[in-house]
Amino acid sequence: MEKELQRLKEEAEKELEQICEAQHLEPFRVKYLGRKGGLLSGAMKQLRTVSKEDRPRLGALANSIKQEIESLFEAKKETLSLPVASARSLDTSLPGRTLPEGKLHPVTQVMEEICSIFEGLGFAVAEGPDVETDYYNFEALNIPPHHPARDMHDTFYVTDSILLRTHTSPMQARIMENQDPPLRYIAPGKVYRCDSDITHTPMFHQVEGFLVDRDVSFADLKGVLTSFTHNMFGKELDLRFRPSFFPFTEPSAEVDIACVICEGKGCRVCKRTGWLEILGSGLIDPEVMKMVGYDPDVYSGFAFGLGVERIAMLKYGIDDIRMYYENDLRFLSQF
Ligand code: 2NL
Repeated sequence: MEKELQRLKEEAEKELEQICEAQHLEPFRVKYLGRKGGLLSGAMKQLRTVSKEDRPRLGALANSIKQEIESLFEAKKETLSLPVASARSLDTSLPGRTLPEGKLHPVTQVMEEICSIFEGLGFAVAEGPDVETDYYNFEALNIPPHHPARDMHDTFYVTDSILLRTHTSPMQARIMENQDPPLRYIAPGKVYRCDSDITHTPMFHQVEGFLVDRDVSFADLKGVLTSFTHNMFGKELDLRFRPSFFPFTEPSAEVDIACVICEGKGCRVCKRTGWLEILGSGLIDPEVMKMVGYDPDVYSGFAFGLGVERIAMLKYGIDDIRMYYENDLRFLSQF
């Protein structure tokens, strides 16, 4: 009997502890404390069956257990009736709060688009170090010390012979040194020049590409770049190859497209010329071929380089390059 009473007490305490909603209080009260059929009342009734000597002690025990459970029950009732703001105002049928979704930076988006167009044309992608040697950044590309072209590059030097790359061509020189033609590669990445104004930031992105094989001609260059441009700008815009000079290509050409805004009629964006310059290109100079160990009488190739920020500015009509790097979400979230 005594064990029975203790077990009942523990069971009631455990059950009461688990109750956390007011609606479960009454069934508990009926089950344990109910006058008719309650488990404690039942136990009291059973006292009649125990011996006269045990009855007072067990009766007192049963009473104290009943009182204890009653007071725990009252305390529970009190806590559950307190106004709990969060519990009452919680509407579980409301949709959850959506977290703001991050996006790729517009420059990254355009860089990925450029790469996938060239991958579609059979080019492989290669990435190299931002910190380069003077040799790969300049000498291997036919720009010896004191060459006037070095002035154009506004180089950040780390030491006399180590620098931040001013273009991504060092990677291409490394590839040509280590592999034999036929080769078709593009090298995307960050480049650095000590220059800052409305059209220049000290760090910007380039994608350069090259193709080397037997009998590569300027017609191959024109075909690849025309195909790229039409893919990139979505319409069959006219292209113009304008003679130019780069130390690593001969002959060289800058490529213009008919203005994406006015389609050649002349507007503010193209400064009334009807044309927009989008990239530099040319046939790889025989001196560069020799430097990487190719016989220029056997192999020829073309190469090109384009500024990603510039392409993105033309594509989206942005007129200040610095917008990309001010981290203003009103600007960035539009892409
Ligand atoms: C420009 C001009 C150019 C190249 C980049 C290149 C790379 C190798 C050999 C020869 Cl390994 N050329 N790259 C060629 C012509 C132009 O970029 O104005 N870029 C924004």
